[in-house]
Amino acid sequence: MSKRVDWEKIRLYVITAQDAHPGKSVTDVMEQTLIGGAGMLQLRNKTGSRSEVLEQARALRVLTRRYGVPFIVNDYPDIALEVDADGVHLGQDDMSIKEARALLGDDKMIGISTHCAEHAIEAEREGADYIGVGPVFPTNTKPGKAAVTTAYVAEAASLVSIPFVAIGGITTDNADAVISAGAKRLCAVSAIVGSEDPAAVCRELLYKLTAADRAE
Ligand code: 3NM
Repeated sequence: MSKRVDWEKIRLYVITAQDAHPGKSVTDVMEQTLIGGAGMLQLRNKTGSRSEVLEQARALRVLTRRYGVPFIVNDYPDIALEVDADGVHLGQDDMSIKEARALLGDDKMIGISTHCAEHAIEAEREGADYIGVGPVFPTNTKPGKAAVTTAYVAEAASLVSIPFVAIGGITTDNADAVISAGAKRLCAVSAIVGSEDPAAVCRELLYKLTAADRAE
């Protein structure tokens, strides 16, 4: 898979949360998102030990292979390599794209969170495979970050030619505004994995994306 991912199939990118459903494993919740049509998954675990992250990464690698979707690891290029994930996701304060590329080689994807036009342009220039564009709305999942609003989504749509995913506070209630601003791909945590029915939320978001395609 890796660099040969079919971005046409990736409309909804879902990121893990660690405690969204007490009593349910991260893998079980993420399987629900795949049943609902998620096209790419990311393991994001900011609190666990390395061995916990590794264990979750192994389980999610098995799951995503079963569903044939790309799997990205946040923050840990070494774990991405160890479990043969499809790539890593970096933040602006993490290692550079160049450093990550040196570690991972050309076959893996590198994604990076961007929060303004300068970040987006730099990411593309440095060889990112995709960017996150956000947080579009305020979100408790990444507290303390100012919302960039749908204005940055529209800007990203005209600025970069690599794929971008809009992220941050996106729900079934506000997704239409994000799509209207130019997002072809959405990414979410709490609205999906915090829901009682993650598969249904995925289907609804995907329906909105494909309805917008048809209206074009
Ligand atoms: N990255 P939710 S916003 C993980 O803007 C993350 O880079 C963001 O979670 C960015 O869907 C965000 O619960 C949180 O708002 C997304």
